[in-house]
Amino acid sequence: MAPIEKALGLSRRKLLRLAMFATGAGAAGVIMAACDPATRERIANRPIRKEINSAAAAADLTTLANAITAMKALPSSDRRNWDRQVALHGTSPRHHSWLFLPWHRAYLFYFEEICRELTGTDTFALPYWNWTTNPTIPVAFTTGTLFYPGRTASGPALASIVGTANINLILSETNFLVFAGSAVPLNDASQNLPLSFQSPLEAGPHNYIHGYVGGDMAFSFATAPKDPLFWMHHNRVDELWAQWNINRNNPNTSNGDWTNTTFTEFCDRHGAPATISVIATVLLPYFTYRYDSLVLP
Ligand SMILES: [Cu+2]
Repeated sequence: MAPIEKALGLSRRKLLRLAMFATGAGAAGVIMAACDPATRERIANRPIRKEINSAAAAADLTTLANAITAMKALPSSDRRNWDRQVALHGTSPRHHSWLFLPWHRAYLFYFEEICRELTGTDTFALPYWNWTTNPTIPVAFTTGTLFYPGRTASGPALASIVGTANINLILSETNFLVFAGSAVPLNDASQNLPLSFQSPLEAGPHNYIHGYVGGDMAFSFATAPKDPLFWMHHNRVDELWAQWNINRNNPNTSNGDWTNTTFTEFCDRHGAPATISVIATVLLPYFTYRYDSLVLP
């Protein structure tokens, strides 16, 4: 097992201490000051997750397509194999609770790492689809490896759900338990939690876009990640969580049932089993990637 602490170059103790500060753009300075020079250098140069439709995202979209092709070519004995990565969302996802955000952040983080490794592109960052500003299927996903058959989207996504007013309303919630979803016990892995446990972000724009794209994105948890657009959609959800923490200065809960929950189903960039705790996912946008939309050094 490769705990995330090791990948970040931190002791468990240091990680917990830093995560307590991980709110607001100011946290970046606190984190930087606590790290050794090599780690600081790595943080300063961490890859930028770009909006799909920006010109800067073109190279990453090419890398993404190459990575998916490479993952599909891996034998099923390799945990990084495309079907096995997709299957994680059918066998062990967390939805309808406060684990929705950290589980999907971890899922995307390891996926991004695998893309870097398989393409030899450490500058790669997963693009995100900002359906608020670009409410139609991104052009890059309508051809080639990133195209996926069976989508049913027609016309733009509804502004009343994904538009700026509703997104601002969602982000203006300061209570973590409302913003992120209802509490569940430590390491809860149940898949049949009440729909009422969902956050407005999950129940609203997140669920809506799954349905809007249609086809396998809408069919089931097991099929949704087969459509490459799934990853870009969830990256927007992750970006909104990062905005809530970093741009809007909202703290996550310090409840141990949330912070200490650990996910053990992922694999690292080399295909080795990996474990990641919820509290470590809080640090990822400060350590391993950043968003082009966020005010953060
Ligand atoms: Cu999901």
